[in-house]
Amino acid sequence: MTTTVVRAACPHDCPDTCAMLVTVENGVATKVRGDPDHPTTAGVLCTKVARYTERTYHPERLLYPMRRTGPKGLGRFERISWDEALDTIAERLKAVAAREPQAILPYSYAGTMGLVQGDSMSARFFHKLGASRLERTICASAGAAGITYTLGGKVGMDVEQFQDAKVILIWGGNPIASNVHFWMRAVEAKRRGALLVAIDPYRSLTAEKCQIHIAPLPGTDAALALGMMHILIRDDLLDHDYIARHTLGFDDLKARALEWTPQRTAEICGIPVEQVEQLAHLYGGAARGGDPVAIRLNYGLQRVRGGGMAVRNVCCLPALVGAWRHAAGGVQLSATDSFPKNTPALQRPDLLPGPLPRSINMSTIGDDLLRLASPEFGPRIDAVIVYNSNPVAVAPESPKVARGFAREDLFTVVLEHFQTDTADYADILLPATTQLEHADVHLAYGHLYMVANNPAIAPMGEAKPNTEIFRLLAARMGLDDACFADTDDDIAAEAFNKADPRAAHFDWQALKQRGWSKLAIPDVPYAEGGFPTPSGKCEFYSARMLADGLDPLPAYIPPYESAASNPELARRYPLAMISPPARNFLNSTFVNVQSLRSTEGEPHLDLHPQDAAARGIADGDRVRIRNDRGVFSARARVTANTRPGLVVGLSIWWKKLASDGRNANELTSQRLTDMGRAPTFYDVLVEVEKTGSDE
Ligand SMILES: Nc1nc2c(c(=O)[nH]1)N[C@H]1C(S)=C(S)[C@@H](COP(=O)(O)OP(=O)(O)OC[C@H]3O[C@@H](n4cnc5c(=O)[nH]c(N)nc54)[C@H](O)[C@@H]3O)O[C@H]1N2
Ligand SMILES: Nc1nc2c(c(=O)[nH]1)N[C@H]1C(S)=C(S)[C@@H](COP(=O)(O)OP(=O)(O)OC[C@H]3O[C@@H](n4cnc5c(=O)[nH]c(N)nc54)[C@H](O)[C@@H]3O)O[C@H]1N2
Ligand code: SF4
Ligand SMILES: [Mo]
Repeated sequence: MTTTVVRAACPHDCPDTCAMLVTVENGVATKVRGDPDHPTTAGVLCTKVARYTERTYHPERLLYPMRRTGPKGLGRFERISWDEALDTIAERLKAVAAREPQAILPYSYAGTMGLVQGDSMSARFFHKLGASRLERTICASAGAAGITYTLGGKVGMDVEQFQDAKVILIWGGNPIASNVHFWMRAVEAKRRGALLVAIDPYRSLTAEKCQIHIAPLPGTDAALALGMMHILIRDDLLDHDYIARHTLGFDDLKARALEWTPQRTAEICGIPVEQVEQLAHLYGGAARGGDPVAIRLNYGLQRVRGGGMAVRNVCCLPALVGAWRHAAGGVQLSATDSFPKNTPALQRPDLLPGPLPRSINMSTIGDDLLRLASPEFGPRIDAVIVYNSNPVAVAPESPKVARGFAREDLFTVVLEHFQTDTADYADILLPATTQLEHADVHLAYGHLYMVANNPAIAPMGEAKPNTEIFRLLAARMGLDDACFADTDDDIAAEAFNKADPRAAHFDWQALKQRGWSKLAIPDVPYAEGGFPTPSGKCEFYSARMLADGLDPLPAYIPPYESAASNPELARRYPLAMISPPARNFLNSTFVNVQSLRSTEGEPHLDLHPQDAAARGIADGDRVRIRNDRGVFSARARVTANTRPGLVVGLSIWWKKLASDGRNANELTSQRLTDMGRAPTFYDVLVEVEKTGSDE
C-alpha cells in the first residue's frame, strides 16, 4: 500500500481558508485534517470540511456530462459524451454570440474561492466573447463599499493578534459557525481576561458564549455606532492626537454625532439606553486605559438597506479611540485587499473587445432573466453559464429566479459537483472536479496567508476542472489566443503580483511544496495612519461618497421593511425575518451530505415565545411563513434566543430537500443596499401561521 500526504487548501467561502493535509492511500483520499503547523488553521478543520471525503466520494456526485430530457426544473437527464456536450454548447453560444454576445451571461460566485478554478480561464473565455459581465454582489459588496470609503480598502487587523485584545466586539457575525479560527483566538483572549461582546439581534451560538450580548433590531447598527460616537465624544473617551494626525473630518463628524443622543439611539435600536452607554464606555474606557480594543465586523449587519453605511460607521470607531496604535486593536472585516492579486494576469480583461459590455447584477438575477430587451437593459439574456454557484437556492426572491431559469428559450449550462436546485434547470449539466481533484492557489479573507492546493486524487468519473472545461470550450469556439493554452500551473504561478512588496516572495513551486506563506505586512499597520484612502487618513468625511451621491458623513439609513420605516407593511407582516448560515452548511453547500443534514434536521423557524403565543404556535408545530413575495414552511422552535418581533430561519436549505420544496429565499427581496448594490436578505417582513397538517 502506498500512503502519501498532500498539501491542500479548503476551497470554501469561509474567511479561514484552512491549510489541509490530505491522506491518500492507493489513490483514494481517506482523510483530511488541518495542518497543525499553519498558524491560523492550527490543526483544526470545521465539522463540515472534516467530512470533505464524504462529499467528494458522495454516491450522487455528477460523473458524466448530461443532457436534459424532461421539463426544466424537474431534473431529468441522460448521459452524453464530452464531445457531444461541448459541441452542443459551442454551437448554441456561437449562434447567440453572432447575434449579440451580451446576451450570454456567466453566473458564478464562491463555490470555490480558488484563484484558478474560481475565475481565471472562465473570465478569459467570457471576456474574449464579449459576454455580459457579472457584478458579484451577492455577499460582501455593501460592506466592501463602506470600509473602502472609510479605510481605503478591505484591510485591517490580522486575525493572529486577537488573543491579545482586552475588549472584542463581535459585530454582526456568528464565528462559532462561520469563522471558527477567529473564534479560537477570541476564546483565548477571554481566557486571558478579555471581554467579549456580541452585537446581534439573535442569541446565536456565539452570542451565548460572550459575556455581553446586545441585541439591536436588524438593520439598526449604523445608529448604534452613531450613538457610541456621541458618548465617546461627550465623555471625551477620544485619542485626540490620533484623530488630529490620522483622520479627516472630525469636526463634521462631531456635529453629526451630537444628534445621536443615547435616548434616540436606544429607541431606534430597540435596546435599553443603559446598553448604549455601557457599550460605548467599555469600548472607549478600555482604549483610554491603554488596552487594545478590537472589532470583528462581519456580514450580518450588511444585508439590509443601510448595510454599507452600517459598516462605514463601525469602521470609524477604532480611529476615534486610537485603537490602531496596537497590533491587537482596530477592526477586521475582510483581508482581501491585503493580497496583491494579479487580476489582469488571471482574468485577462485586455481580451475584452471594446466597448465594455454591460454588467448584470447577480443579486437581481430573478428580475433580469425575466426582462425583455430594452434600451436601458440591452439585449435579453439568452444563455447563462452557471459555475461555483447555486442561484436557484441562494439568490433573493427565489420564485422569480426559478421562473427565469424555467424559460424555455433560455439556454442554460451548469458546471457542478451535484445536481443542485439550479442544476435541475440546466440544458447541459457538466461534472466538475472538487478540490481534491484539481490544483489551485488561494488568498483568504480572514487571514494573511497565500495557500496552495495540490491535487490529491484523480478526477472522479469524467469530471473535469472548471479551467479545463473552459479551455475545451474556447478551442471548440475557435478562440485561439495563446492564453487559452495556459495550464493550471501556469495560471497559479501568476496569481499574485510579485512587484508588490507584500508578495515579493511569492513563488508557486515553493508554495506548492510548503503549502502556505504569509504576506509581508507589518504587525501594526496603521499605528501611524497610512490608510489606503485618497487622504491616507481614516475618512470620517468622505468626498468620494459625496461625489457618488451619498451622505459624506456617517448616517443612519433605516431598513426598507421594518415596523418603524414601513408601518403599513408591518401591519400585514409584523415580524422581521433573518436567515443566517446554519453551522453544518456552507451556504447551500453540504446540504446534501447526509450526516451534516441530519445534524441540522429540517428547516426550522425560531420564534420568540410572545410571538408564538400570539399565534397559537407551540414548539414543534409546522408553520407557514409568508409575505407578498412568497411562502415557505418550517418547523417552529419557540425560543427566547430571538427577540420579540424577530424570526430566524437558519439557512441555506436546498429547496428540493425541504418538505415543501422551498426555502427562506422565497420571501427575500431583490432590493439593493445603499451602496455596493448588494442584496438585502435580512431586510424582510413576514407573517407566520400554524399550518393545519404536518406538511
Ligand atoms: N458554517 C458556515 N460558515 C460560513 C457560511 C455558512 O453558510 N455556514 N457562509 C460563509 C459566508 S459566504 C459568509 S458571507 C460568512 C457569513 O457569516 P457571518 O459574517 O457570521 O454573517 P451572517 O452569517 O450573515 O450573520 C451572522 C450573524 O449576524 C446576525 N445578524 C443578522 N442581521 C443583523 C443585523 O442587522 N445586525 C447585526 N448586528 N447582526 C445581524 C445574525 O443573527 C447572525 O447570528 O460566513 C461564511 N462561513
Ligand atoms: N436567505 C439567504 N440567502 C443567502 C445568504 C443568507 O445568509 N441568507 N447568504 C448569501 C451569501 S453570503 C452568499 S456568499 C451566497 C452564496 O451563494 P453561492 O456562492 O451560490 O454558494 P453555494 O450555495 O455554496 O453554492 C456553491 C456551488 O458551487 C459548487 N462548487 C464548488 N466548487 C466548485 C468547483 O470547483 N467547480 C464547480 N463548477 N462548482 C463548484 C458547489 O457544489 C455549490 O453547489 O448566498 C447568499 N444567499
Ligand atoms: S470551511 Fe472554513 S473553517 Fe471549515 S475547513 Fe474550510 S476554511 Fe476551515
Ligand atoms: Mo457570503
